[in-house]
Amino acid sequence: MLGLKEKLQQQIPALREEVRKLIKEHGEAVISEATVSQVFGGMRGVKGLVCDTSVVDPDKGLAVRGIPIGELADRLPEEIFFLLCTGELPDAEALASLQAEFRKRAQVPPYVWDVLEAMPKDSHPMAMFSTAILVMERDSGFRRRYAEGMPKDTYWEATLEDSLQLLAKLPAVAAGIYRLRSHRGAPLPSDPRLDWAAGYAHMLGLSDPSGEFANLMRLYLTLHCDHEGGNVSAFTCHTVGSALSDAYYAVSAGLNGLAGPLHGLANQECLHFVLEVRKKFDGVPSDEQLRDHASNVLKAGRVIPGYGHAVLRVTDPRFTAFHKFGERVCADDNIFRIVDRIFAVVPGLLREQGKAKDPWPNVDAISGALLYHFGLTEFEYYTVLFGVSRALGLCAQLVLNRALGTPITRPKSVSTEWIKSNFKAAQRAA
Ligand code: CMX
Repeated sequence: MLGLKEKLQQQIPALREEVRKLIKEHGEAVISEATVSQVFGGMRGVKGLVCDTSVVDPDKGLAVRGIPIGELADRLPEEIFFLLCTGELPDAEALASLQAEFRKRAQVPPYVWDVLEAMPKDSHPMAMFSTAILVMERDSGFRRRYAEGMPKDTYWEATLEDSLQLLAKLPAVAAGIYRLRSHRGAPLPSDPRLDWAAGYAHMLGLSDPSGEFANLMRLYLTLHCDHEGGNVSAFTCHTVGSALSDAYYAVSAGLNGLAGPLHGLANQECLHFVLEVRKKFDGVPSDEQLRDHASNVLKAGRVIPGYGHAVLRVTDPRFTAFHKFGERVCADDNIFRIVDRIFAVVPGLLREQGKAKDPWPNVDAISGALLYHFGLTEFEYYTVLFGVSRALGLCAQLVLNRALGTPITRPKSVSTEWIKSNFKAAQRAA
């Protein structure tokens, strides 16, 4: 099988032709309209973007290039990156070639550590992660080649090269941030014999005699890879990339969105919630106690982190995949058992409250509990792990958009005054 770059080279002319034909034949066809509540409501449900890497079906959850994420749970994140970019899983040869490409580019420039060490000791790990990516922008081949007059139809190649450079370094950068931030010592060198996720697990430096922590990291980095195009991080990355800002700028910007408590930070918030429960009840509470506690949280105007979703309307299949892993590896762990009981109690409670459109758990409701089991207890760090994985999808989307020559994002906004006068005029006419 062809390697990643060669495969894309083979596919791109047909993709460009397909889009050109669609616009020519159906350019004026209406896909979506926007209501007043949608424009005031985060554009929820407005179809205004194309994303081919993955789709989130409200009733089924994430499918990467048409394959339900549950069926990809045993795959390596490198395979998923190949799949996100090309729509095909790599064979052994193409996988080995992509892993070699990552290995070649894995060395983190020393100035990254200088910058990270100079940051205040209480900087959030996500701020450190985003900063590390941004400082590496000085090495962007896209920016250099753009200044040299690179032809438009090769933008994707420079974006792919920046993406490979970035993805190759992210595990070491992220692991180094963990060690710096948790006072565990200097960053550990990478082990070139390991795959991307196991290498990350190794550089975090936690003890893993059973090898199950490396397995969890493989699963974690696979499950969080992408979630179509309109979520905060993907849309932000896409918008920044559409200005032809390079992958470093775009991914860093996307991750700043992931750092929000309603998006990627929810996994940190979620473990906080679980630990609060464990402390309050000195262990695993009864369902009745848990119901009262969660009910008080809702009455206080707080959200139950890890529950609800802007698109999903069923239990997130990524939650299910983690749950299966937890049942196999740590079914008796108190934290895992609390997560399990929350899953039994909270959806019913949210349904009774009647506000949340989706009462079911998303991936964040469980991911932290598994990390905690393996001694990764610094939950402020969890969103960085999410970010390492999500960078796979962000980069794949950037490469494809540069291949298709997607123009700069610029939807039209309207003022509240415009909406008021528009509908007053419509009312008068009626
Ligand atoms: N607990 C309590 N109330 C909730 C809730 C939850 N878990 N989920 C939704 N609601 C409330 C909303 O706050 C909103 O209340 P108001 O009308 O008072 O503002 C109401 O239900 C309707 O919200 P919605 O349309 O169902 O949800 P949105 O699409 O606006 O928001 C999300 C989706 C994920 C932000 C929301 O469900 C939430 O805050 N969940 C908890 C945080 C979380 O788990 N985030 C991670 C999501 C995954 C990710 O993107 O990374």
